[in-house]
Amino acid sequence: SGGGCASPPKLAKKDHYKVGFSQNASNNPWRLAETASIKEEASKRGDTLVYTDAANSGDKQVSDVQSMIAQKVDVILLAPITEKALIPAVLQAKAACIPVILIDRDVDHTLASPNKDYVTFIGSDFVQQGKRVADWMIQATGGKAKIIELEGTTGASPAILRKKGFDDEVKSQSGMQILASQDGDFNRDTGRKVMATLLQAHPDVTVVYAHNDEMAIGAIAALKAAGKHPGKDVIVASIDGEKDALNAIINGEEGTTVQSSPFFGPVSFQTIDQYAGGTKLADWIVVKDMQFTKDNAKENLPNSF
Ligand code: GYE
Repeated sequence: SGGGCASPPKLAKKDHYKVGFSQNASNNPWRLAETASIKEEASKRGDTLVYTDAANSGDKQVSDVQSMIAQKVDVILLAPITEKALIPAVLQAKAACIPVILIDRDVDHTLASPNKDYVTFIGSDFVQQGKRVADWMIQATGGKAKIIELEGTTGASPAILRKKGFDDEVKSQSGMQILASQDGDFNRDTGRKVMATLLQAHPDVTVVYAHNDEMAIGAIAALKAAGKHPGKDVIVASIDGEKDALNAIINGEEGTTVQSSPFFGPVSFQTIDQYAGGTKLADWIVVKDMQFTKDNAKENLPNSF
């Protein structure tokens, strides 16, 4: 226990809360959908939202949380850019007796713990997402593949765990080989550039696994620019369930995307209510995800982002 409050700090029940939401970036459809979901739920409830966008900077995100502490918000929803960068901010909020709920990305558990330094982590099972892509890939290729992997932002929990889930499953297949695995920063244009470079060293690639849809869309552009036919000579798969990826599935250029739901508004505010009501929360509140293929992409287009 620290300072003058419980560990994690308690949240007093109120009709309306002043909620901080620290977003790590807003340069892609997934982030925009998440922010819209949080804002919509806050306004539905008449809660005040203090919103910040760290623009992909860990340092800015730390100072964003510090400014929320200075503004004495009741509770902080934090989407930490990497597992380590936000540890000081989590501990400072705790010292200021403000509870933190992590959403969409986790922190390093050796440096901060749920039900102690922060309340809980709400988010997807990233290992399972990677494994689901690998299992689909094993089916689609008959277990024979030369793979290029485009990783999410180095040090971000979904990048670490989506790699683990996929790579561990692929290791069980003697006919599958990862030719190269490189950081594409969860970003479309970085994904395109990294793919273009890796293609020169590995023209024999048959599968691209991207840790998010944005990088997969970038990789499809790079493949086409190099005279390849995504969906025919190279199979592409990724994670998120964006509109652009569903359209790529519909037009045959992408094989599958495992959903990573960005709709955090309802679950985050329900969790705030439960916590204020004294419910003991699980260390991890697992978000359930769908998977999209040519069989269901079209019907899910209207709910995509
Ligand atoms: O998959 C990706 C975004 O943290 C789960 O971050 C999230 C991931 C999402 O940049 O597109």
